[in-house]
Amino acid sequence: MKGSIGFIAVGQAGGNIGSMFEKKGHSVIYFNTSQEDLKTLTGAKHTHHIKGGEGCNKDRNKAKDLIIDDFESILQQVTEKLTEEFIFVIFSSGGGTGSGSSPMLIDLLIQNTEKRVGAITIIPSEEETIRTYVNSYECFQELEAIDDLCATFVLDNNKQEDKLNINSMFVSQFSAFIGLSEHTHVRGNIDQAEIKEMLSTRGATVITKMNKPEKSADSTANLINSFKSGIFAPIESDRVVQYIGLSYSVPIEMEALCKEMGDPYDIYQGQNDTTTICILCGLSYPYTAIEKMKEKVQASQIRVVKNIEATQTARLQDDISFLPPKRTRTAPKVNPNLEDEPSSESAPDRKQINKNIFDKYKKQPK
Ligand SMILES: Nc1nc2c(ncn2[C@@H]2O[C@H](COP(=O)(O)OP(=O)(O)OP(=O)(O)O)[C@@H](O)[C@H]2O)c(=O)[nH]1
Ligand SMILES: [Mg+2]
Repeated sequence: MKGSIGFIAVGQAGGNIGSMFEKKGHSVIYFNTSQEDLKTLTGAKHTHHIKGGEGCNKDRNKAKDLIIDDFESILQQVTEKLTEEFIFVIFSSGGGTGSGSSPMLIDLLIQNTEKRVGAITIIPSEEETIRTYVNSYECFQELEAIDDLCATFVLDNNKQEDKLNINSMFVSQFSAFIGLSEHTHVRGNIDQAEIKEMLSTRGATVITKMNKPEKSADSTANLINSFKSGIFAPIESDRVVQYIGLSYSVPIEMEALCKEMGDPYDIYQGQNDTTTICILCGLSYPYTAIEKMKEKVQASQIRVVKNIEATQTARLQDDISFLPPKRTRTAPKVNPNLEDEPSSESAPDRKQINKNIFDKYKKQPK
């Protein structure tokens, strides 16, 4: 199966996870608007800097514009370097580059190639900023509207303190899942066709992997709990599930599992000497977690707007005649509009000033 799955890693988080898949022998292309982010990928074979990009500082629209301008070249890279049947696009939903460009890129790849395309994405933790939640919400709005999207794996940064742990646990679980067909067992195994069917299934997909315990008591309850404590966004309580894949090292009561997770359209089962691996496919997207982010955004909306207005409104307009004359400016101006009277018309210029400053600090010496 390994030879059937290639990856496109977009943005920083995508790159971090993609490089772990590349180390496991998969083909990976890394796209980023930031040269600096790409340089962190030591040993990467195929990197592509999106033309004109300097990083997107969490601005999804900026990322979209850049992808549109560079799409011919992106498509050429994908068709030349990824010959696999499946492509999984990896990206965080809360940043700019990966979040902004990936849903559109997935849609474009579905339209422009014969490949089956899925998504691996990440939701931000509760400690992150309002901007990340806005980005994440918009990203899921776009993802759920894509026709013919295959499986979506949604990792949750609330589940582990160290994001890099989430990355390595996911790569290990995904690899164990697609490796199931190589693991033949006299009592039955999950084959390639079944794995492909699960990877092709639209909706959220989660995996859990547990080493064979010394005692098999409570194995079903432990399996169910492992989904709850795992690295994926919480499973919806609507019991929507299309397929269950189960490779078991200890007996699992399927009836109890279905009672908790829902009744699937089909179950693929196999036996395993060392590990229990269970996959749930065709789940609802993690709408409860996504709604929670929306509520946080709405709760802080008034404060955010007030803060922005506070810095854009001139409040010090009294004439205090005893102050010394205004100093003449010697440093070069960032923008000629800097001395404009503050007014609502000048707001876009102020944005431009801020952007220039952000860019100045972002451009690290090469
Ligand atoms: N699990 C995990 N989350 C990550 C990782 N790196 C960043 N994140 C999360 O991803 C979000 C930020 O997105 P990035 O991937 O850094 O952003 P980007 O796509 O590079 O976009 P810009 O830098 O904004 O242009 C935040 O929610 C971070 O917590 C990672 O390696 N693993
Ligand atoms: Mg980045």
